[in-house]
Amino acid sequence: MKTAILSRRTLLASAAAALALPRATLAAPAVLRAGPVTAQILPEGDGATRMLGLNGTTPGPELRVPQGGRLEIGFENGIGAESALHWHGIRIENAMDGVPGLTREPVPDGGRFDYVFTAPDAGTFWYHSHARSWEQVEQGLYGALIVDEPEPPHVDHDVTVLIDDWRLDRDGTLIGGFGDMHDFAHGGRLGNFARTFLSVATVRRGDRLRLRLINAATARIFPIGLSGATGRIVALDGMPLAAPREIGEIILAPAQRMDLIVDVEDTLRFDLLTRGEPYELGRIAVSGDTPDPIGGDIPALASADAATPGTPAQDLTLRMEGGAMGGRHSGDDIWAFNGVSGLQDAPFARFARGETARIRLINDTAFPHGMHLHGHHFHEVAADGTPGDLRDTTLVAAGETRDILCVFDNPGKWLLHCHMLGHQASGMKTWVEVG
Ligand SMILES: [Cu+2]
Repeated sequence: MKTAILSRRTLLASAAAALALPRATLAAPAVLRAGPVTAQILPEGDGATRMLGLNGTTPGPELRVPQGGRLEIGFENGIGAESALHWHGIRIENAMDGVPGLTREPVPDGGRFDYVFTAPDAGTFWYHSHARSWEQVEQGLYGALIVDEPEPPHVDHDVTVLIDDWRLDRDGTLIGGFGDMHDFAHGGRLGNFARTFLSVATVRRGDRLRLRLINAATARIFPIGLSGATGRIVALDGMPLAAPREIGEIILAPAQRMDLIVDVEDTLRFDLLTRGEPYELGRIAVSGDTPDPIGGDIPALASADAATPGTPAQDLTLRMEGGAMGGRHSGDDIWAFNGVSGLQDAPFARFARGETARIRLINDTAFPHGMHLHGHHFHEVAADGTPGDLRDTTLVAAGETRDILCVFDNPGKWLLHCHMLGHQASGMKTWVEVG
């Protein structure tokens, strides 16, 4: 990873405290108004950044809805270009998935579209632009979407930890060239400054926290060091783990999420791990001790209502090709799947509704790719061939092969693409159709 280009500046605790994530519980119907914003991405005292945002901020407002609840979001587009919102990880009705050219026309500048859907799964999700996403997500069009369990786990604080990086000039100006072909052919647009947006600034020693990590970056994979707390991982990509898992490596590909439940021992610090010194992304200050710590074992979250995979009716292979230092392929762009770049008229595969299929993802390139399937979660197949973690985005390292097993039970046309958004823009996307 090219982390050396990151500047060494780190956030001070006082600055982190002032940079709380805008938190709004939106009662339906609500409006998300997209337009230009000025954001304090760099620490207070440094220059502000002109970006895009929703309802005046980037990240946009955190949306919260009870499990099974209905969202009615009036999306008003004022960014000066076509846009669309995608509700990442939600098993949504196809028409609300927000993919221009596949599910619906984009929302024109000055236009409005009402996204109406229910949220069937409890967990940590997010929303982001899916129109020229490599540019619009980079400019700030995204926010957290939290679906609450009917009986959430007992914690003192529920903390959203949005993580992103930006390519900024010293004065805070967002550097242009979002569609740079050199970036696209390599690891994507990596920023030179990174940080968290935290929804809680101060906690007490002994508090139990639920941490909802979301990687909103367009390209950067974040290996995260967490200090000042001990606990367990309880969910990946919004899907509860059957049993809480020890915190080993925390690695988040773009669009991936991780929920942890931890007990606070000291100032909580999130670091981007680099080959050199850790790069501080943010911290939660500690003030005093909790008089009555929750303590005890960390419980599993209520299990997801996920279909059990059957015997695969289809065995498919998706070979990732191209990019810098990659082999030749027959596609007409930088990247390709099975020799084809970008969306074609015919889908990569068709599935009968409810059919289980296995897809072998072969990374025949020199770069890692975070592969995202819309409208579904899939199992990462474990080394012993059994269905492993349920995810909506899986990170496949250069040269690696990963099998995924999916019950295709959500009818419609669904994108399957790399969530390094510059890779997606330059060939790494296809689609599947569920009947
Ligand atoms: Cu990629």
